[in-house]
Amino acid sequence: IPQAPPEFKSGFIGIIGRPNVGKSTLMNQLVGQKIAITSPVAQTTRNRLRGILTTPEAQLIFVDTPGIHKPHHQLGEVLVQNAKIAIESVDVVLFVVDGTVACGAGDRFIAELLSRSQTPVILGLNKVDQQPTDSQQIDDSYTHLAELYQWQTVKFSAKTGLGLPELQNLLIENLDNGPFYYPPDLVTDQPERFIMGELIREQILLLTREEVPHSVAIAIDLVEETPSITRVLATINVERDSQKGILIGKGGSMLKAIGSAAREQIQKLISGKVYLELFVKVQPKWRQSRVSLAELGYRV
Ligand code: GDP
Ligand code: K
Ligand code: MG
Repeated sequence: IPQAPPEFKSGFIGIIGRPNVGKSTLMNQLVGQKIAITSPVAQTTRNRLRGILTTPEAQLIFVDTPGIHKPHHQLGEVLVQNAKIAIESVDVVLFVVDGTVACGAGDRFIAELLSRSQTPVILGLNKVDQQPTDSQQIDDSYTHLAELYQWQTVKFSAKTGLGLPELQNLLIENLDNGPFYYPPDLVTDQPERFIMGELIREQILLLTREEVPHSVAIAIDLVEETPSITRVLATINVERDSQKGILIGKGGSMLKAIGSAAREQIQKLISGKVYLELFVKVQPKWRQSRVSLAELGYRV
């Protein structure tokens, strides 16, 4: 890692907010590459994932977090716990809210959590591209919250990129002088294999019924590079036989659809040809077991 120039700024920025407000979309836009998967399904993001943006004057390390919500099972508790740790271990929190709806109980729960921490907070109002024409009441509901806690506010669209340069400048202003934490050309701290698994999970989220997505965990069994093609073998772990049936589909049609869509995404990721083979395995109650969670690569 090279030595940073004088007056160079760097630091860790935690992206916190309710599920589906656009945290992962925002991180992908800021770093300029799809490293975090996104979908309309809550709990798309399970791990803490770092995205790295290096400019001539600063290095911003974004920590994407699963949305904060009330836990219903052990995986849920792990997710909330990870978000709390994220708040304490970053230099700045970017609290992302959904600008298409007014501030609600979920946002206030998070605001209260954030106000108890010493970490500076910036409130980011996302999805301004989709705000209703008269958004004054919505804006006011968040401005009120920001004034209460004396947080700076910024409006943007993670989808279209509107307002993101201003957001970037505001974040840099809030960082102290510091070193390169990562090589300047790196965009994420996660290995390629992990992102491959996520890209498979993303297609399952997009293509299957609601009962399946939250019960899958992907294991990448093999990545083999040859001069012409990269072979990837992966196992989709599910909890129940019925879920296995849904994932495979009639005559294997669902697994085929998941495989070909995921293969396209993985090809983009590695900029090369990919052969992808998927297996489905039933591993009952993996959610309940911390051991299994750790084995599958989740931080518990
Ligand atoms: P997360 O759960 O907070 O990480 O949210 P995601 O990044 O997965 O996004 C949830 C949904 O909101 C997806 O369908 C995104 O396409 C959508 N979304 C995210 N940002 C924007 C935005 O700026 N504008 C609009 N219209 N939709 C967005
Ligand atoms: K989501
Ligand atoms: Mg996410």
